[in-house]
Amino acid sequence: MSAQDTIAQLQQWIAQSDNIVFFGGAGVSTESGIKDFRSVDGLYHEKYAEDPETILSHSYFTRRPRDFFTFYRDKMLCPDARPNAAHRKLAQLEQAGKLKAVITQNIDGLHQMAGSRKVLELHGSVLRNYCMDCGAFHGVEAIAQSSDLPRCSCGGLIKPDVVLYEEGLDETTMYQAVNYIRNADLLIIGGTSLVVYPAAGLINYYRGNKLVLINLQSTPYDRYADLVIHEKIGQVMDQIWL
Ligand code: CNA
Repeated sequence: MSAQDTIAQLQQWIAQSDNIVFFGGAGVSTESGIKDFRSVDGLYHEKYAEDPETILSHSYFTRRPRDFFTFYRDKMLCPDARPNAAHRKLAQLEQAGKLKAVITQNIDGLHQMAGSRKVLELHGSVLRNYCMDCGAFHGVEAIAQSSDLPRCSCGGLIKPDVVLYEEGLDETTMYQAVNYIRNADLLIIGGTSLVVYPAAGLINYYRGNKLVLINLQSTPYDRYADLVIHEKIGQVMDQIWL
């Protein structure tokens, strides 16, 4: 199938469905200027002493919090990023009553900024932060404006509400994600390498026959998909009309 034919097929399935679920990852936000991990210009290919998933792990946070926050402030906070065509079209599909939920591995808050309401954040959000001692809530500025370790007024260390590697996912969020995927008529998966578990395993709960993968690079699940589009997801979604 040509690229145009695959987009026409996606268009037809979207037009026919009122039970769409979207499941995405870092590739959804690259067109907003946020680097992913595994693209050729992703964070894995920038040279750090350790790879991003080591730095963003629970044990590294505990052992070397200053180095963690230096990387985190530098690479995970993107205050100028704005939603792109993919975020906007997904929000419009929800408003039109066609899309039931966005399930995301992203921590950037761009789906909500685009207007999506039902967003399941499997890995948390950089926009929420909590004091590890008193539990007080802090906005992203508490981290962004700190130059050393971010501290609460009580003196406690502030930790981002982000699921670090080696930490478990929120059970309620996972449970809801499984239910949305299990009941979906059309499942669109985009901008994810589908190699980070347990999130990637969610795909196995889909029982329908319209599984669409939109990803620049191929993924381990391409052969199970009913439609594979190796294009930029923002450019693809921009061509979909409601
Ligand atoms: P990943 O492993 O970096 O994979 C991203 C995938 O997206 C790659 O296969 C790319 O080919 C593909 N891709 C990149 N740009 C586009 C595009 N414009 N259109 C279509 N496909 C594209 O990222 P995953 O999300 O799969 O890995 C999971 C990690 C990365 C999660 O834990 C995230 O929290 C984490 N992450 C999140 C952000 C963010 O919140 N924006 C940024 C960087 C990393």
